[in-house]
Amino acid sequence: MLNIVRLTCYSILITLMFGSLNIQAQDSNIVKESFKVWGNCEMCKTTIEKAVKPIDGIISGKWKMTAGKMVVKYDKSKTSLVEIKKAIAAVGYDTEEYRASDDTYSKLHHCCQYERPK
Ligand SMILES: [Cu+2]
Repeated sequence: MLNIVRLTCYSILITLMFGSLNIQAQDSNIVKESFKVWGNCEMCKTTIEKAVKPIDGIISGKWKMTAGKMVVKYDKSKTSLVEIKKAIAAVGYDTEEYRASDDTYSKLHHCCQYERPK
């Protein structure tokens, strides 16, 4: 009788262990990264953050104005830094790897026309 109880306990324990392993495997796809994005003001912040929001796999995206740093949390099985940076460049903001087109940049509100990196 005691053996059966013990066996049940073990199997519950094993199920729990595998269950948490499964969750960990899923979580390992979630990464947090930060990178430089040029910009000026609150309006830039809104534009930049809005640009990454619709990307499939994005969990959060915050641009820190004073540091000019973008912090993103995303599922790397669904999207990538390349895709995220391209989306930011597409709305007019430069990153170290992807530069916005001059045309898109010139269409930014005048107060948002940050000093571009060389
Ligand atoms: Cu701005």
